[in-house]
Amino acid sequence: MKALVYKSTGSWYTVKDQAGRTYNARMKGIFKIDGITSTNPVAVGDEVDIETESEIENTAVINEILPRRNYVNRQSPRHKYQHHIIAANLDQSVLFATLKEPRTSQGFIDRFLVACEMYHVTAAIVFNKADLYRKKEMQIFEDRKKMYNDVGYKVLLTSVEKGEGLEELKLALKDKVTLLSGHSGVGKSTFINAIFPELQLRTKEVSGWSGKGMHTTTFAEMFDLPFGGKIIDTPGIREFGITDIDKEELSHYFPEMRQLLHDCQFNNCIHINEPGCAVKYAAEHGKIAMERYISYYNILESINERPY
Ligand SMILES: Nc1nc2c(ncn2[C@@H]2O[C@H](COP(=O)(O)OP(=O)(O)O)[C@@H](O)[C@H]2O)c(=O)[nH]1
Ligand SMILES: [Mg+2]
Ligand SMILES: [Zn+2]
Repeated sequence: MKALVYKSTGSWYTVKDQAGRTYNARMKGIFKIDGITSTNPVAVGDEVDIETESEIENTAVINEILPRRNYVNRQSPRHKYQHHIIAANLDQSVLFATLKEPRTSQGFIDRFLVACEMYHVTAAIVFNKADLYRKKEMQIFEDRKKMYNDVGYKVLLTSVEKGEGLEELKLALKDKVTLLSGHSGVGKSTFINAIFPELQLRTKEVSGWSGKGMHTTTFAEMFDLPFGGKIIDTPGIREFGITDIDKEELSHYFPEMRQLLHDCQFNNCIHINEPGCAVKYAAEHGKIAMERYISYYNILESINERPY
C-alpha cells in the first residue's frame, strides 16, 4: 500500500498510510535513483509503497520509492559525488530570514533563490523578528521587499514572538507542501510551535555574544498543518546546495537576467567582461538590482570549472 514519509532517522522512517496510520518502516535492499547513490535514498516527502511487517509493533517494509515530482539536494560533505536528498515532492520552499539577531546575508538569500530555481521549487522569503526592527531595518526590509517582488518572489514580514503577520504566512502555506529553510536561530521552530502548541519542538536562545543560534534537533520532519497542507522542518541544514552547474548556466536561475539573455551579443556570455552584454548594461542602468548582480558575481566566482 501507499504511504508518505514524514521523518527519516537514518535507517528507520516514520511513514503514514492513506488511512492516517503511522508505521516505523525500513528499507529492504539497496536503492539507486536516477543513477545516483544517495546517502539516504528515502527522503521526507517521498511517496513509498510499503508492506506491513508487524501489526502489533506497527512496523513496515518499504518496497519501492514512487517517482518524485522534484527534490532538493545537499552535497554530502564527505563524498563529493554523493548527494543527500533533503526532501521530495515540494510545492514551495519558504526561507526564514532575519535582519537582526542574527542578520541573514543577502548572499545567502540569493543562493537559496538560485537553488529553488534550479530545483523548480517556488520560493518565498519571510523576514522574521520584526519586533526587533527599528527604522533602519524597516527601510532595508522595504527595499528588499520591492527588489524581490519585482523579480517575482513573495516577501512577508512576521514577528512570530508577537504573533504578527502570521495569518498571511498561514495563508501562503495552506494546502501546500512547504520546505522550511533558513539559518539556525531565525525562528523556524518557534513558528512551528506557534502553529502546533501541543508539539513544543525545542527552541533555544540565540547565544549571547556570538549571535549565532544552536542546533537543537537533527532530523528533517514533516508535519500536517491543522489548516491544510504540510510543512517540513529541516533542523541543522543551513542550505541546499547549488550543485553541478556550469558558469554559463547560472544567469538562467536569476529570473530578471533570464529574460535578457537573448540580448547579449554572445550566447555563452557570463555577463562579466563581454562586450555587448545586456545583463551588465541593465545592472549599470538600474534595470536590475545591483545587489542581485553582486550576488550573481559572488556565486559565479564560487563555481569551480569542472576538470575535464
Ligand atoms: N525577538 C524575536 N525573537 C524571536 C522571534 N521568533 C523567534 N525568536 C527567538 O529566536 C531564537 C531562535 O528561535 P528558533 O525557533 O529556535 O530558531 P530556528 O533555529 O530557526 O528553529 C529563540 O530564542 C526564539 O525565541 C521573533 O519574532 N522575535
Ligand atoms: Mg529549529
Ligand atoms: Zn551578458
